[in-house]
Amino acid sequence: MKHESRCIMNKRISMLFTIAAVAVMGATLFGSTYTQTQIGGQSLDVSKMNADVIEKIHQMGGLQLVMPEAFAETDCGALADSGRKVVEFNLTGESVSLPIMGGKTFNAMTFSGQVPGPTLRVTQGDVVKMTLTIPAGEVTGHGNDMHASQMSAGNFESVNPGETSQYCYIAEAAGVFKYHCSGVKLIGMDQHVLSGMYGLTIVDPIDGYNKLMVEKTAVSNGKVSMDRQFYDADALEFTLQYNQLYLTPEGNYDAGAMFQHHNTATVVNGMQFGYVPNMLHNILVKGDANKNIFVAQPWNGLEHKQYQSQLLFVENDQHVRLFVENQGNEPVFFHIVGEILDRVTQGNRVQSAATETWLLGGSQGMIVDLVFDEPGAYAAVNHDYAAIYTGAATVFVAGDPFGLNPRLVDAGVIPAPVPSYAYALGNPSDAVPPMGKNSIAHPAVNIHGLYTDEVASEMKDAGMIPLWEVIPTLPPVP
Ligand SMILES: [Cu+2]
Repeated sequence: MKHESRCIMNKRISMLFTIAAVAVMGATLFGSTYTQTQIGGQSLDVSKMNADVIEKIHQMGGLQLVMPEAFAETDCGALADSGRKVVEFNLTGESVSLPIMGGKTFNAMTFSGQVPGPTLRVTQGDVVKMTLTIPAGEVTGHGNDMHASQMSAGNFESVNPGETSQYCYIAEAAGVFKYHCSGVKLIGMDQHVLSGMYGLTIVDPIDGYNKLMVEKTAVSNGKVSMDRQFYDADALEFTLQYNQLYLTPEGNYDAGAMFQHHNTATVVNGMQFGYVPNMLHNILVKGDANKNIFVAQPWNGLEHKQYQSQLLFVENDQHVRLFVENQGNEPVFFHIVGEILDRVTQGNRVQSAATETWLLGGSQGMIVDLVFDEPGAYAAVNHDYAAIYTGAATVFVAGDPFGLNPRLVDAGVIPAPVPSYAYALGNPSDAVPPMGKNSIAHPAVNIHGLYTDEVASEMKDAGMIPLWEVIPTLPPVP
């Protein structure tokens, strides 16, 4: 018995080493972890253990299959009757071609035809019912590992083309959580995630968000003292997801570049410089489509349709909440030029307040609450200079810094002066999360994002503004 067990283990180890030797990074990582577990098991004196236990493990196909028993309920039928709200989250895994900066395309892998995948928003304690469908013509299987869950990795097993898979879990912890493709039994996970198969789950705290305190000072009777400002919990919300692309010149995934952390592009919500001014903003501010108001305007032109860059518009003195996730494998030093991060929350616990920059490691998220105090343009960056110059610069415009209100009113674009340009142009759809219990509705939403044309067309049908078709025109700047 003892001898036979070792033989089986050795056979499995050598098989795993063979797999590891031929597979890409994802599989190598998994292979080595699993193998170490097996080697650890070998050093045990099996003769002193209950033989039935060993036999049972063998009958069940190995240690991995014992794991589900240690995790929470994942049976959708049982959870449907648990008295909790069930939120359905339906995804498809599709390989498509999408544009990159410079006029080329790359071979993207997506959840539901967009990068990042759709944002799921639930309340703490809800049941998430995740259904992943892989169309019959898809070139590879895909899985979905949702970090908001706490269950056996066996549930993230890949789904074959032409098949559908489902699991359920309770979103027990509040915060922002990555979800990502797990590859085909972990093989190619790096390729699938870094080619676009990632997204965000927002789990709102069951008791809602807290009001925000902003540190200010005031002068009174010739004395400077604290003048703390408080804002209601309701906020205008955005999502910002950071990642990298590792591509060959032909637009294929470059594993060699990834191993060296030698990225081709830094992306925010899938695109390099996706939130910078475009020709429309040039016209509004300068009266000339060709007079750029920002140093880099790479997605500048109506022919870019849903890919044309858009700006993020907020009001002054408004509570803004950012859901930020580092989807990549390089650090993000999150900073907003010209602003202080008034509050940083992770895991529903305040980590910092009145801070300049906050560091996110890979697969780490946070909620940033802040108020843009003065009218102006503010760049949110990954304060790694290599990242800034390869795409991680996102422009917020607060209030009416360009004095456009009178001209927009005169031209009939808006009936009366507005507290932000979002009322005239909308905010980009890919940065706007679904509404939660403390969300302020965006005045309007325009279609912007790394979407297939089919996805963009569905958004148009749903009432979002296609800015490449509906262009507000203004008389020339006097
Ligand atoms: Cu995949």
